[in-house]
Amino acid sequence: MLLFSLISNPYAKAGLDEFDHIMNHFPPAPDTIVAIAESLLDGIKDDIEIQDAIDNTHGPAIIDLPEGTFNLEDSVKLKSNIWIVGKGADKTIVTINKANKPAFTISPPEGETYRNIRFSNLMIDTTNQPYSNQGGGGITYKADGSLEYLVFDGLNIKTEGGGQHGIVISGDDGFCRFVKVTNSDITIGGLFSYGVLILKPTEYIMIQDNSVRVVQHTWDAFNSLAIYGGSKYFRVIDNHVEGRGHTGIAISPGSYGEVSRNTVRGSFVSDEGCIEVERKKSHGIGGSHDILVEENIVSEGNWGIYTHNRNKDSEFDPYNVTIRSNTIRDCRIGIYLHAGRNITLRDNIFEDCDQDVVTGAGIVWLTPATLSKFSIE
Ligand SMILES: [Ca+2]
Repeated sequence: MLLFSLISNPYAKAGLDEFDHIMNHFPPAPDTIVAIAESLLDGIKDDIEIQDAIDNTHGPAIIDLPEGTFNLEDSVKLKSNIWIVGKGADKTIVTINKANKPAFTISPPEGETYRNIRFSNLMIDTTNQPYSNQGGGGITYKADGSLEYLVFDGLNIKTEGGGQHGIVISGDDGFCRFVKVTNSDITIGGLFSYGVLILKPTEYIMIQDNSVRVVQHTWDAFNSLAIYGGSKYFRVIDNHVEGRGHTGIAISPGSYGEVSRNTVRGSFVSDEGCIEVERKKSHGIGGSHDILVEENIVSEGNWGIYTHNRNKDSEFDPYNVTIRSNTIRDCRIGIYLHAGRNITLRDNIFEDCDQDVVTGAGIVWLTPATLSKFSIE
C-alpha cells in the first residue's frame, strides 16, 4: 500500500513536501501604510497619484486604496515590497479604458529581481477598454528580470469586451517563483484571452479557491487557467472554472503538479475540453509529466479530461499522469488519451458521456506502441 501511494502521488516523487512550507512562509505585511486620500478619486491623474505613492516609498509599504473608483489613463507600475490593498472587491474599483494598457504592470529590468508584491481586495474593471488583442487587461508581469513572492488575493477582475487577459506572467529571461492566486473572481472574454496565464517558467504556484470564467462565446477565447512554460510544482485546487475557449484548466507543459477538486464546465462551446495535460512546443520546453488529476467534477466538455501532444515528437508525450476519482458528466468523450506514456486511470465516474474513454482515435501519428502504455485500472 505504501509503495502504491509513493508511485501514484507525484508529490512524493518530486520532493514537494517543501510546497506547503514555502506557501506558508511568504514575506509578512509591510509595517508602513500609505493611504491614498479619497479626495483624489476624481478621475483626474488617478494613475499618477497611485504611481507617485509607490515611487515615493523607500522600503516595504502597503498602498491603501479607499472605497471608490480610480480611472487610470496609464498602467501603474509596481516595484518590490509594494502591496496594493483595497477595501474590498466590490468597494475599491480600478478602471482603465486605454487600449493595450493593463491596469497594473510588474516589469523588473534584466538582472533585477522584484519580490514581495501583492494585490488584494479590489476590483479591476477593463470592460470599457477598446479591443486590444492581449495587450491590456488586469495585471501583467512581462519582463526580462526575475520575480518572487507574488500574491493575488480577493480580486475581482473583469476584462470581457476587449480581448484582454486577467493575470499574465510572461517574459523570456530571469526566473519566477512563489506565486499565489487565491479567492478571486476573474471574468474574461474575446479573442486570445486567458483568465490566468503563466507563460514564463515558474516554480511553486498555488491557484486555489478562485472562480474563473470565459464569457462571450466561441473558441477564439483561450483558456480560463493556463500553466505553461514548463512550470514546476503547482497546485490548482478548489477552483470553479467555466471554459468557453479551448480548455478550462490547461497544463501545457508543466510538471510535478496537482489539479484537484475543481469544478470545470466546458459549456460545450469548447473545441477541446475541460482539463488538459498537454505538450505544445510553442508553450515551452519539454513535456508535461508527474501530474495528479484527482476528484474534479467536469461537465459539458467536448473532451472531459485529456492528455495531448500537439507536436509530432512523441518523446515529449505526457507521462506519469494519474487521473483518478474524477466525476465526468455529459461530455462527448469523458477521458481522451490522445498521447502519453504511463497514464493511469482509476476510479473515475462517468455520467452521460457519449464515450467514456478514448485512446488516440483519429490521431494518425499516434503509434500502437504509444497506445499500449496507457493503463486503465
Ligand atoms: Ca485624482
